Amino acid sequence: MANNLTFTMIKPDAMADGYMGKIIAQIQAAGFAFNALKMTRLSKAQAEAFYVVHAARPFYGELVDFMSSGPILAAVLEKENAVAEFRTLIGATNPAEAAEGTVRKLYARNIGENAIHGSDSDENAAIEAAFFFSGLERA
Ligand code: 3AN
Repeated sequence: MANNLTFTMIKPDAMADGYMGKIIAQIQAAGFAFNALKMTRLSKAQAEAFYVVHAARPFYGELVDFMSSGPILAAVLEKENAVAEFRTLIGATNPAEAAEGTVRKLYARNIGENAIHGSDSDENAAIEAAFFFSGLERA
């Protein structure tokens, strides 16, 4: 994937807390264009597969249970230097450490239920986008 694309999910906490619209608006205001968009709900097996890189971490079970606990909004986003720019927009993993005005500072509940996902590399952005979207679903 070119370095102008990243993958995101609005997580079950932010969906349940009613922040989907505000987060979409913030993403657009920051200059990202939507390349693909889907609301869905992960099964436990799908959440396990998506987060398999974290399988050895102590919070893996908790993460899988949380990510399969309710609907999520998955999207592929387009902007120059998308991966790095988007991680700046969402803020640190732990909302208590996230910069003012970031999505996680504004909307996350805690380090585990942290409102939004953003790919950490171009390579993972491509893998994650392909996990959720077929070629037909991409604009
Ligand atoms: P990021 O999403 O900021 O790249 P990662 O890749 O370290 O952070 O972690 C992936 C996800 O795992 C996080 N978004 C969060 O939901 C969860 N997570 C990370 N660290 C913890 C932790 N210490 N306790 C519970 N959940 C965690």
